[in-house]
Amino acid sequence: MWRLNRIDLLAGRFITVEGGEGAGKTTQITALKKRLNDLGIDVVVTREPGGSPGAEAIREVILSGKAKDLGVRGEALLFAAARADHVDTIIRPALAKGQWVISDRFADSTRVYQGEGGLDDSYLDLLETVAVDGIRPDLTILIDIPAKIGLARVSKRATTVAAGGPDRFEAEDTKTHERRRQLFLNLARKEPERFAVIDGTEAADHVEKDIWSAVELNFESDLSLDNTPSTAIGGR
Ligand code: T5A
Repeated sequence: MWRLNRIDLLAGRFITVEGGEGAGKTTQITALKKRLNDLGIDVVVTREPGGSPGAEAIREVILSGKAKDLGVRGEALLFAAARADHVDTIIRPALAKGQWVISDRFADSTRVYQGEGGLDDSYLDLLETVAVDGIRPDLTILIDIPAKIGLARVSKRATTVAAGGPDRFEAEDTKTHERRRQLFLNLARKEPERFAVIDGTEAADHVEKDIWSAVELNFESDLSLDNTPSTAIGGR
């Protein structure tokens, strides 16, 4: 059951990674997970839409374009339903166990994609409150790249949804994606304490180092040597 303004004392840390198509989110999440694992931190990697069996079923409906006729409000409700299940069954339980959760997209993607689609802030606020049920990211890494570069990267992939090709949103034009990029940057400007904006045009290993610097800065006390296992500090 969800409650407004619930305050949970959760032991884990919640990192979300946001950005446009082909920004490098998946690539960087793999690298970040490895760095955290090397410090002995138990990490759950997940994604949206999806991440739980119920939400993955909704993902298929949305990204195939089957729900497009519902309009932007209907699609947003589906994203919210998927998120609510994801939060309840995957994210909150992992955080409660002290695991760190890294999610490839979260509520900011709805703000940006469905916001760009025409939904106003009050509707988005309402949906977000219900869907996240008090779970907010400790850190949001925004990988920023011009839409043109991201789309060029993903266009190299297969060309059907079933084969992992362009989905409902990827297929939209560059101007739309560029507007989304600016909306992500606006969110980051509004909440600079939560966001780390990373230049995604650099080589992947450079981006990885920039992300790690942001993580170290934000979780300094969690990552201090006192909290790491002996194997992480040369076997001492
Ligand atoms: N959506 C989602 C909404 O509308 N509302 C919502 O609330 C939510 C949650 C999800 C779609 O749903 C929309 C947004 C999306 O359109 P998805 O399949 O999950 O779609 O796709 P994306 O999240 O957009 O992920 P992508 O797979 O498209 O891109 P990534 O994960 O950002 O990029 P990645 O790591 O897969 O890299 C793409 C390619 O670039 C290369 C990689 O090797 C890969 O080939 N690459 C680089 N190349 C050069 N330099 C670098 N630094 C590189 N980093 C990666």
